[in-house]
Amino acid sequence: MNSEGGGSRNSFGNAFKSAGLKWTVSLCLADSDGDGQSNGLELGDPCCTWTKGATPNATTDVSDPTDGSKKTSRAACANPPASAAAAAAANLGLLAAAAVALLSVL
Ligand SMILES: [Ca+2]
Repeated sequence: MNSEGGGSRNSFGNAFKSAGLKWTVSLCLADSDGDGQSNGLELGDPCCTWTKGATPNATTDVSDPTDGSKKTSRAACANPPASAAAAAAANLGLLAAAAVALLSVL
């Protein structure tokens, strides 16, 4: 990664862009670098409860969610949010888009 910013976008950057440049539960639960730790766990939001402007759950022992060789020693969330809810919301969006498409044909 380029320390000046810019450069090619990594997997975390791509996931962040896909999420609309927002910190979402699915982005938090994802493991962009495939090291077995979620992005949220590595960035100090193990239970994916952080919202913009709030103080993160943890500000120490933060690791790089784009580097599989870097891990935090923080314990994973005991009761993480269900990603099913996020998936259901995405499906609902797809259904709505399909309904709109159908209506425009009728
Ligand atoms: Ca990770």
